[in-house]
Amino acid sequence: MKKIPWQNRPKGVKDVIWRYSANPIIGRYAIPTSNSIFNSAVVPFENGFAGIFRCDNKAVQMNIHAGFSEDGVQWDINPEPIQMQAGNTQMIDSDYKYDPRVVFIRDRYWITWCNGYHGPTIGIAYTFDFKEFFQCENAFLPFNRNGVLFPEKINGKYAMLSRPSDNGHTPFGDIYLSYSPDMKYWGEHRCVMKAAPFNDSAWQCTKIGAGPVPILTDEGWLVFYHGVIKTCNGFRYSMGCAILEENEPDKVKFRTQPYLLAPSEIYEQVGDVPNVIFPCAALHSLEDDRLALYYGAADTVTALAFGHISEVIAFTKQNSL
Ligand code: BMA
Repeated sequence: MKKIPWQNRPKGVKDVIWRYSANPIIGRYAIPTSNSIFNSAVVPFENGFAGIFRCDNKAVQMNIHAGFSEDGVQWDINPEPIQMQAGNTQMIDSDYKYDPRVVFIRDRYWITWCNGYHGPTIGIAYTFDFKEFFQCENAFLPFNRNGVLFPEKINGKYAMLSRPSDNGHTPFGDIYLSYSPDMKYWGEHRCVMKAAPFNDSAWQCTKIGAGPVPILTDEGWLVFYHGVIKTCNGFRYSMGCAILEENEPDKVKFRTQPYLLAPSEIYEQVGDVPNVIFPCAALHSLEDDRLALYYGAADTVTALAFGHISEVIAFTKQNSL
């Protein structure tokens, strides 16, 4: 079993999720051309880890770059963006790429991201080695964001969470589930969960979107997600957790009423977009009962947080909406 990044809960901290003491782990200028590196995804690869990083350049063009790491904390990010080759289609147009997720399914790594095709929609690509990448058909019509694949087929089909949106800074957003027999044609769209009523849980009352690839536990699928409240100074993004039925993941068993992590450190509150915690990946070890969550902070840098899977499950059940 691969060792995921880890740091014990600091003394005196009672929170279910705690931050890495040396955050942020990736600074905004980590490659020569970058303005910011955030909302990025990682996965175990060979003897270490590989990642797909959202790097906005100094013209503020959004793109995704591959990176490698031995320990999951120190990252070597390719200064050149990923060049896509044709996968299951010749139509691989892309005005921009952002907010990637990555998951290993059967024989290859699949990447999803927000792809610019007449507005935001969900792009899909696969790779075997993080050197060559093959872009497939977009999953959906524009507009959509936050496409997150399940790590295995469900009832014989690929499954993806996503969040239909608009072409701008969407003032709404609920999480949907879609299925595909082949990673090309997507359908059987089901609503999974909606933004919460203001009076019940205001941190997630404006919009919500799936974050890291779901983790299968004895209780069902553990899904970390971001929740947004619109304030007089703009959106504030925090993180919560839901548990979905294993065989019917459009059914929500539990969902946190309080957030698990909200912007409170300086690198989360100050940056190009203040007050944003945006999780896109979670390394986990069921055996060690450990989680390492990767999140973008203030649309500027990348940070790491930790938790025990059993405690997250217990907290989600005990504090469910
Ligand atoms: C969302 C996306 C994210 C970003 C967030 C906060 O709509 O654009 O990439 O982190 O807004 O600005």
